[in-house]
Amino acid sequence: MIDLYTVPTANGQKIHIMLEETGLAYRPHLVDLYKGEHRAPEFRKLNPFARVPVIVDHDAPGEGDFAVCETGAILRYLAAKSGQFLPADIRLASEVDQWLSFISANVGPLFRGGFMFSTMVPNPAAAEYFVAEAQKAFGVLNDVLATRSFLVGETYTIADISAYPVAATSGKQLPQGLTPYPHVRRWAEAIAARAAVQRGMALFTK
Ligand SMILES: N[C@@H](CCC(=O)N[C@@H](CS)C(=O)NCC(=O)O)C(=O)O
Repeated sequence: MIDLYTVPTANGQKIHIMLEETGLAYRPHLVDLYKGEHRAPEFRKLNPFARVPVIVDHDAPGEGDFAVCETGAILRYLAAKSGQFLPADIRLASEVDQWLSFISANVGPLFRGGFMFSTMVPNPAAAEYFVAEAQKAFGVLNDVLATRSFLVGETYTIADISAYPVAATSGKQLPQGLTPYPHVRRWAEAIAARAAVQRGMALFTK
């Protein structure tokens, strides 16, 4: 059994989708960020950086429970545990890793910066910078998806599972949404049609 600590943001949704896609048994727990539940000492034992999502695998190989934080690492762990959505080929697996880093270390923080400077600490010039950088990142996704069905060729992988909620949820914050990115839209529509994706995206939204 896996305990999932989460919120229904793009970061949380990556892991909701992966758990639904793999069929691994899990119990979801909503963390109230407004009440600061993620900063409680007990939660910091799972993720010292005090962020969600986090999973705790009670059936991990080796001794005792195993906590995993950071969405790229969680996707990698669940792919290894389930044997799904990660190619065995070393080059393709590296391409998957490159996308995981691109999404969680580059694209995610751009939306965080955009949100921060448009609402929490208003600074129009900074907000504009982050939006422009996010648009460049979506241009990169669009160019790649013009040449292939999924981010790493013709097979759906954890690279797509990482990127899809960023497009579907965070992408709405861009001035014209996904309209300027037709290949991202086509790819997102194909992923949105998957039943597991629909279940994952719906978690904690009602
Ligand atoms: N790099 C982290 C980002 C996680 C993240 O930013 N989570 C947000 C929710 S989407 C959070 O916990 N925010 C609470 C805070 O910053 O205090 C990952 O990929 O897991």
